[in-house]
Amino acid sequence: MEHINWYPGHMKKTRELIQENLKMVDTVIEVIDARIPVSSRNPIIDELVKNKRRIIILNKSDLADPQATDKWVEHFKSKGYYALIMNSASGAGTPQLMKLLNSIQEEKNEGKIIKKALRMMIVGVPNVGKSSLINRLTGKKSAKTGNKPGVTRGKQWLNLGNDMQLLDTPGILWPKFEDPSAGLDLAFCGSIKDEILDIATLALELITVLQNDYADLLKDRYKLEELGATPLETMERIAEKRGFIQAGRKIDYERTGRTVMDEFRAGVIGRITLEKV
Ligand SMILES: Nc1nc2c(ncn2[C@@H]2O[C@H](COP(=O)(O)OP(=O)(O)O)[C@@H](O)[C@H]2O)c(=O)[nH]1
Ligand SMILES: [Mg+2]
Repeated sequence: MEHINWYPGHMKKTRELIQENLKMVDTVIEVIDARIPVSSRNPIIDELVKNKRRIIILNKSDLADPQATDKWVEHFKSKGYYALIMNSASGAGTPQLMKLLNSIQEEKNEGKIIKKALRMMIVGVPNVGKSSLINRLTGKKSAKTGNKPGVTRGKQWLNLGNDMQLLDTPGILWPKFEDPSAGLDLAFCGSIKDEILDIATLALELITVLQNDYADLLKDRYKLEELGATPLETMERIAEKRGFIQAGRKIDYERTGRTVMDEFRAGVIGRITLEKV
């Protein structure tokens, strides 16, 4: 996981670097986390990318609610983007993405005698799966092409075949940490450091969300007959079920919180989307 301390100077530099790289590409692949399609997008991306072809990859779809993901795909398509569901950890979705890239490449060169390469870059906030996607797309066969005229020195293009090239380093944008609710969703998904909120408090916030939107998954996972009247009471029932009780019948909130967070992040509570269309 990328731990980056974003400060204004760093944000400015990042933005300039991405702007430089954007000059060399005609298609931008924006990777987002399917569980949090709002918070895992950087607010300045639209302004930066403007008129280029954009493919939005809803990654970590294995952890997200499939129905909600389908709705997000429709939403992004209605905004004029290409949108695809992906699991970069397993590779599911890779053939569909390659098919899309090939069709874009063909469309781009339709009727042209001299084919032009389709050049792309991947952008996204930390931890959405940018590096995993690059590995999926290039696989073992990937060959780094050398520097070509007009390409900034040091930049490497990865060959995807059929005259399609991907910039080897993704553009890493900062997350929406100014917005408290976005910060919370990013923290739930492990995209920002746990130290921002202590683990028990974070888990209590998550239980509050799940109690409202995914009550059955919560009950099933922790074998609760009923949820508590409050999220705190639910958390205490989870602790009792798991035996996270210290001497003097004190509930171990920290251990309970750690367990709930780990299980949510691993997807074992169920496939959950925290932000709906
Ligand atoms: N479950 C799941 N995990 C993923 C997926 N894609 C990436 N990951 C995991 O998410 C973490 C961050 O991925 P990484 O590619 O390093 O993200 P980056 O910071 O955007 O480059 C790693 O632990 C990956 O294994 C996915 O589609 N599903
Ligand atoms: Mg990375």
